[in-house]
Amino acid sequence: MDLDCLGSLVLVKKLFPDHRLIRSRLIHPTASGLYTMYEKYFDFLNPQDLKQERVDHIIIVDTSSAERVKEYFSCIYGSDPRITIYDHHPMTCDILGADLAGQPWGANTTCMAKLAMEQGIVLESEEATIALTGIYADTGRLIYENVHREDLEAAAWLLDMGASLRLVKSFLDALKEDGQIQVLNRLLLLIQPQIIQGHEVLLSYLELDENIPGLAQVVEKIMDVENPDAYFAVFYVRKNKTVMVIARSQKRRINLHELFAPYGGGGHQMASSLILRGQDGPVFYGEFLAYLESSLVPATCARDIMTREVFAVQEDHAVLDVSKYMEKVNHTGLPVLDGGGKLTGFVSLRDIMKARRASQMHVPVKAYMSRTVISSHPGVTMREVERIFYKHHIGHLPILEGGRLAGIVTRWDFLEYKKRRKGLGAGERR
Ligand SMILES: [Mn+2]
Repeated sequence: MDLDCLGSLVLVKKLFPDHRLIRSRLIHPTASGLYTMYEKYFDFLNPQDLKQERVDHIIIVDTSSAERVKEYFSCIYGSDPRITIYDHHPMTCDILGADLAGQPWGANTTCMAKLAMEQGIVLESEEATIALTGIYADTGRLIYENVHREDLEAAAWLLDMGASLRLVKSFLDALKEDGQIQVLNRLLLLIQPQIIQGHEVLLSYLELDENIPGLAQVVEKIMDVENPDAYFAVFYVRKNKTVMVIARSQKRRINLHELFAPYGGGGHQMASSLILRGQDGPVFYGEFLAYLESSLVPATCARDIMTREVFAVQEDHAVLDVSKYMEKVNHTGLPVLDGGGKLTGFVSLRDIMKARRASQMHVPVKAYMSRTVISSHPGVTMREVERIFYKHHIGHLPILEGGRLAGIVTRWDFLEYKKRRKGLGAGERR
């Protein structure tokens, strides 16, 4: 049971008042603080309490994997209950005969909150706080790419119901355990930045004497600080020869759900983990690195997104003509070429203004263009393009191939790429 599970459950209790909540043996370390404070709002039965009972209807939240709910099913005999599952994970359900009622929203709590909203249910402020914590936890405080408008609507409704953001924050604040801080400090010394298929990836390998709860939060802290495209943290617990890989990604091209599928891992595109028993840690790590090298989809580079039909002007064109042309093609800057097609400069609106103020609109543009042109090559990754834009405060990056202008990447192209809009042809780009 993690925070999203508890958030879902507190709403299930309101939606199905004739049902009882059953607790799991396993409470996720991130959820234990909230659970300790609000235990009475759940009023849980234990799975063992089911043994004497006839069960008519089972509601499962935040998972649709039989493995994850077997502790409950092993306590149910002799009844043939209906099963309804509310789950937001992109996994196929392996619980036979269940009705699937979830939505692929950022948090499972959102599914339950939307139902509660529709039914006009009123929450106590404590319940709203529990539910909002669940939504914030699973959506990275409403900023992960899994966020849908429904998550925001549910969050807004929970605020109306009196959820306390101060309390939500206090339940989310990570790294409360000493063990977590120690691992954080060790990882910060160990992490290796590496370029794999053009992605800026962090890797670490750490052996532990025993499992430490809350490692995923430590990995997320490092993700926040270092801001890599993805982080793969490999832990090896010597005591039980268990490998744990905790991974986070910020890019759709690094789809962890797909990447971990051959290892039998699940999880989300952007957050996933693996647990493999009976391993040799260092051997696994070596093989895992080789697997990443061969399996990561190459990073997007300038070649993939640049505009190939570049509007350019000749260096002996008059500033006035260049100015008219710039207006016609609706650009704020243009590459300048010599007679042989070689890139020799870049002319911006600002250069044109300068010529205008000096009444020099008739002179060749080469007198006013800037000659130090920042350019790059088709294989430059978007990370590097971003750095070039920021470092040089430029809005256009000409891309050269074999000394000739092959394309241009503008701020617009870059922002569209960041928004992940694909499939626009060069002609539609502006
Ligand atoms: Mn969830």
